[in-house]
Amino acid sequence: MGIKPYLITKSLTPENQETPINFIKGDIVNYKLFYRRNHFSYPNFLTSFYFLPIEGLVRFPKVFSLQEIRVLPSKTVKVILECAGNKRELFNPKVFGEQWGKGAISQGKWKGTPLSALLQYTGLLETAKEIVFEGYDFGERTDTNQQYHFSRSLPLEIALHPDTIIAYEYNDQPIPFKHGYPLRLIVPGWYAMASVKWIKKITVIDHEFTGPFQAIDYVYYPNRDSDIGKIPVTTINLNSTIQKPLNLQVLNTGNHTIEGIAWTGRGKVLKVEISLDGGRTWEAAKIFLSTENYSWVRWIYEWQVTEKGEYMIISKAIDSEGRMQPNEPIWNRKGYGYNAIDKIEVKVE
Ligand SMILES: Nc1nc2c(c(=O)[nH]1)N[C@H]1C(S)=C(S)[C@@H](COP(=O)(O)O)O[C@H]1N2
Ligand SMILES: [Mo]
Repeated sequence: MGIKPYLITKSLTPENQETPINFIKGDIVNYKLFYRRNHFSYPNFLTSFYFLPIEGLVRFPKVFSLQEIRVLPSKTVKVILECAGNKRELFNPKVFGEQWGKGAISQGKWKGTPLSALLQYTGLLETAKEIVFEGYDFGERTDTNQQYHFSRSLPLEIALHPDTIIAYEYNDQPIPFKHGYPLRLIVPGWYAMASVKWIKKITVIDHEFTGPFQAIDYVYYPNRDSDIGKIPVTTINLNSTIQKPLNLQVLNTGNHTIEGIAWTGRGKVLKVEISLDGGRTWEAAKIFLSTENYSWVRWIYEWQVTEKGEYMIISKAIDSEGRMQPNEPIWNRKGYGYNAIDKIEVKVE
């Protein structure tokens, strides 16, 4: 089993562990600190005989070898992977599901070939509507008592986007097995359930895919007792997390640097504001804007504290469209997409 001194364990079979978010410095998360989220046990398959079939509504169904994929034009994108259940433990009333804290998020460099480059070889039939990605992992669901592979689909426009890649490297190394070796779909800007690990097969279909990881899970259900108003979970919400100081840390009076990250799956984060008086007044944090499209931004705020006492520190991100993080989370039955303003408490003595 080995010792895993870094990750915070939520469950071991399947393995779900989160990143201690305050351990992350910089923009590239080492795979040792990368959170792990699995619906089933790790799959068993022979990676030395690995081939990737693309079938369904294509002109020329084709089976790609890894070598064929590696010589196609490649692309490297720095991407955030955030579990849609990140921060679920903060919902009130509580919801079922893994009680993730703030660490079901990671970022790194993914290298691969755009899916659109592979589809140039197979072509698409005119009736093509969605593309389904099936993972090698499978197991039984307790709600339907049936076996499924982990499978998800993308609408054509997202699947064909030049930054949607079939990745084979993470941070300049082959993808670690637990994160999807040998091939993993990467969908920048979407919550990470879309980024299917251990791709077994790609199938083009002419209808809406209704697998349980798409039609039952990863759906926002606004009501506790009915499915009315349900919407599928897609892009990452505008969000921020305070990494320093730690929640419930005891500090001295004097100068302290408050630091953290802010991110979104749509548009760009433009500003982060900090409140030290429970949200009555806000001041701009210094933000290190980036030219990259899919990565988080870092921010800091220099805090001079002269009075002893207990303080709440709140961070709020604002994006290029003027959207801001809400004061209260948008509650939903399965606890996805938590993005309320981030709060910690510290004691100064
Ligand atoms: N094949 C497969 N892909 C998967 C999953 C899975 O269970 N099986 N989990 C998804 C979810 S919900 C998340 S949050 C991310 C987690 O990726 P990681 O374990 O590399 O952090 O993978 C996604 N892709
Ligand atoms: Mo997830």
